[in-house]
Amino acid sequence: MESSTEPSCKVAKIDIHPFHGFKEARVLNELKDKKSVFLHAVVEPGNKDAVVILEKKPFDTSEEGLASLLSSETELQQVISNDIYSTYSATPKPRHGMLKTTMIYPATQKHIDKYRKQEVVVVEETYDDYKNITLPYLEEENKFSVQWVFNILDKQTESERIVFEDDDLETGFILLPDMKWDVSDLNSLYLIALIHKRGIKSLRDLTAEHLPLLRGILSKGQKAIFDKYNIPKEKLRIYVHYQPSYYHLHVHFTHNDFDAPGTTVTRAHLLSDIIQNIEIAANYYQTKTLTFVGRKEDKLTIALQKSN
Ligand code: M7G
Repeated sequence: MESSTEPSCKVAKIDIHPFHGFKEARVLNELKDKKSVFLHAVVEPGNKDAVVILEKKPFDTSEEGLASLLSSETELQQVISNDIYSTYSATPKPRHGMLKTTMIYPATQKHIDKYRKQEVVVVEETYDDYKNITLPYLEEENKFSVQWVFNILDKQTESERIVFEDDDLETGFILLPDMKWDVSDLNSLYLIALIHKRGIKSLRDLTAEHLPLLRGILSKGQKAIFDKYNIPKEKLRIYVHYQPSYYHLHVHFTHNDFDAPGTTVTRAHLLSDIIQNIEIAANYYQTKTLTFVGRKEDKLTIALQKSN
């Protein structure tokens, strides 16, 4: 296993505390095994909605981290003591209790629904369904804004986090850490490649014309990750989501040892498979029925279920 070699992210100065004005919160979902909770908070003034995700971070197992954890700085309250066995409630120094915190503010109802625990169902989408149901839905319903993607491509935000860029407007992309990764633990490495070309919404738009773009993301992305993090390509899972949340084509790069969300067969399509499928048939993604999981109460899921 690779060890943690990256320093923690830079600490930005915060003028107004992001939690200022929070007046009530409710749990949208809780993943006890991942030690994370998804909250919907109402914020004053204006009673605006926010989504806050809190995740306990992995232990700092560096020499220094362990020395601090296993020291008298950690307060212990004994629970049992029996022969050679004892258990305690431990309160370590604050730095060991850090939480990865993600905040979406103001959040839309779609954000609240995305993080709310909901029943999901498997649906099939033929290409006709895509044209007649999915595409009109994406155009009519207020899908998630991709402004954050344009901000990155235009170097308005996160430019200091860019790991690699190919600036060709047809075949180029920016590779950078995904919001889900706090860049401290290489075993949970998570990067995304955002393509420079605008207007390619998802897998469904890909044809032979895009092979140079896709091949470039695969090989240059693998090389950039090896050069920066010393993680070889055989340790990486490289895939596209269908359906994605954000309809500007992007590719996920995650460490294969990391149980990243959204890697199941009902959502993830390996980039190498996508390339081969298109090499076999240029219009593969304009013919293939695609199967994915959708939230049961989602309008798109309901419409596709009716047509199945
Ligand atoms: P997706 O497949 O469209 O949706 O992937 P998902 O969120 O349901 O997986 C979009 C990816 O972009 C996700 O992995 C997000 O964590 C990531 N992401 C989203 N936002 C808003 C940002 C952002 O502002 N910065 C970065 N670096 N990553 C983001």
